[in-house]
Order: sequence, then C-alpha cells, then structure tokens
Amino acid sequence: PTLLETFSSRAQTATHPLTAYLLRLMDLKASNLCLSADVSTARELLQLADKVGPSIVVLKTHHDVVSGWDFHPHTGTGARLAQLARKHGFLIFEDRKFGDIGHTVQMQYVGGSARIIDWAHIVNVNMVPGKAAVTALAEAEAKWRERYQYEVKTSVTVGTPRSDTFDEQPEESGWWNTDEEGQNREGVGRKGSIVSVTTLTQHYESATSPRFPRDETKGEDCLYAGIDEPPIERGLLILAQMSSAGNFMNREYTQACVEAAREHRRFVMGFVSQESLNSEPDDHFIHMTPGCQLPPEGEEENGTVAGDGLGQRYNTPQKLIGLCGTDIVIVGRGILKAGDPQSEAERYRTTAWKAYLSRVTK
Ligand code: 5IU
Repeated sequence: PTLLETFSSRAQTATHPLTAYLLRLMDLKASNLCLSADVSTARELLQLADKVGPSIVVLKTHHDVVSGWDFHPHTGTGARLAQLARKHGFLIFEDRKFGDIGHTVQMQYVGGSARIIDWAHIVNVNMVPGKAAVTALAEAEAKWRERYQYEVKTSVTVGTPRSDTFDEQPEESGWWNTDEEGQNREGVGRKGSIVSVTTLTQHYESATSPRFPRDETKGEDCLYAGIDEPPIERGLLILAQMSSAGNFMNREYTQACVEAAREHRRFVMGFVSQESLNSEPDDHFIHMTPGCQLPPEGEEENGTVAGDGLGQRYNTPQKLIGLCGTDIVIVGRGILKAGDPQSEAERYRTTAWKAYLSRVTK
C-alpha cells in the first residue's frame, strides 16, 4: 500500500489475518500506539496494562525483565495479560528477539516455563542467524495452531464436560501441556499424562484465546462494537532496523529481512523498523517503531528528542509516522516516567494519530 492508504482500507487487503485484525482495531480505537511496558514487577505490569489499555493497540513486554512473573498457565501473568488484552482490546507483543538456530528458537517460542506462544499474539526475531529462524518459528506456530484447533474441535464435538481421559497425546504434546513442575495440576500434565479434554479447552480459553472484550456494562454500544476476538493465528515481526546509535543493520541486511518476510507472508506481519519497507504491490506489512518520544508538553517539536545516554535515539511520532511512514510507535520511558502515565499515553495516542491522519490526507 502507499503511505496514503488508510488503516481501514489496508485491513481489507492485509495478507496476515492478525494484521487485518490489528488494523481494524487501530481504526476503531483511533490509536497507533504501542506501550513498551518495561517495568520490573509483574504487579506493576498488570496494573499498567489495565490503566493504559484503552489508549493502546499493542502492549510490548519483556517477560524476562519482570520479577515475580507467574508461569501458571491458567492464573499466571501471561494468562492475566491475555485477559486484560480481551478487556481493553490490544495485542500482546513479547519483544523476545529470538536469535538462535531454528531448532532452539522453536523450543524457546513454545516451551520452557514461559510458553510465550500461549499468551503473546506477536513475537519478533533477530535475523542474524539467517532466514531459517523465520521458517522454524512459522513451523512451530503452525503446529501449535493445529493442536489448538484440534482441541477446540474435540471439545465442541464432546459438548459437555467430559471427565474421562485424553491420553492419546502425540509425542510433541509435551510442548504445550507441561507445567513448571511437570505435574498434572489443573488439567495440565506431563507428556503422556492424563488430561481431560474439557480442562484443556478451558486452559486455552483462559490463557490463550484472546477473546475480544464484550463490556457488559456498555452492551451493544460498547466502544469497540463491530470487532470480534482476534484470529487464532500468531504473528512475527522481523527486526529489520534498530533505533540505537551505530547498530549494524545496513541497507543490505534490511533488504534481506524484507525478502524473508515475503517468503512467509502468512506468518510475518511486518517489521520493527524505522521507516516503511513496503515497496512491491504485494507488500502489506505493518511497521512498529521504537525510539519514540515527544518533547515536554508545550515545547515545540523538530522531529527528534535527546537520546538516553545509552545509545537510544528518539524521534517524534510526527516524524516517524508522518515522514518515515511507519504505522505504530512504540513508547516506553516517554510514558512510564511521566507523573501520570495514563494521561501521558493519551497525549502520545492523540499525537501519533494526528500524524497518521495528516499523512493519509496529504
Ligand atoms: N527497542 C528499542 N529499539 C530498537 C528495538 C527495540 O528501543 O531498535 I528492535 C526496545 C527497547 C525498549 C523499547 O524495550 O523498545 C524502547 O523503550 P524506550 O521508549 O523507553 O526507549
């Protein structure tokens, strides 16, 4: 699409179902803001997500900087974030920057204590090890989804709670149903252990199926009427350009990222980049951009803001969205360090949205 095309029109042509969903959400919430929720405790993270949720369309996490992260698949931090995502209407982006060989990144994506794929709609990959990491993650997601759909189908067929067992688990089931102690607790068991189909479905509904909020208090007039829960598909962003000074991602590298994205259009939603990288007619990628701050309220802006002294460089939403043509700005400390993060998030939302509006009405 050209830089003039609106988000709602791009939602019609997007290749990835989750991108189409996100673009519709952006249009409905009038937001192209992602909060980088870099706080250090799980408690702060959940409080923040609940407060800022109405202003954002994406919540970016680094689960490994959060102390007290609860790995429980039903009631843990990931599951509770997924609940907040349903309540407020945003997608969760775990900024994991996978960067290992294919086999390893598959395990890191679906396994471990964190089981990122269960609660994060979006993850990203560092392409340094080569394109195989993208293929490997795509394969892991396809397998996970097949499994998910199978569970949903089975439970629908069964209909009512079934107390008998589900013990014909294939070898790879250990991927997704082992809790941290490997115990068969609350229906989540070790590979080969006995798990009821119903419990598994409940597990997915609570932890992974990001059902869209139906705010009962608002009924049909709810703010986001007209949009449903997101599709089951997970999405990937390729890290094509960085905001930090002196990074090693040159033009050639960025172009290789674009090629990898084109090879996996059904899984790659787009890029973490500093500019729009859509150049061919079939490119329907979305761009999220970190390194964004606004000058203090009332001060005039000229496109950039001083960096953080550790290599981070900042551009304003006007420059990133309006001139460079990216779609979503990712803001961390600009919002987190404000006296009132909630109203500061609104200031960023309106500024970034204005930049988008002026871009498409040029
Ligand atoms: N981040 C960057 N630059 C990048 C990439 C990721 O800053 O090029 I890729 C992350 C790091 C941090 C957030 O989690 O985005 C930016 O936070 P601040 O807005 O607080 O600088």
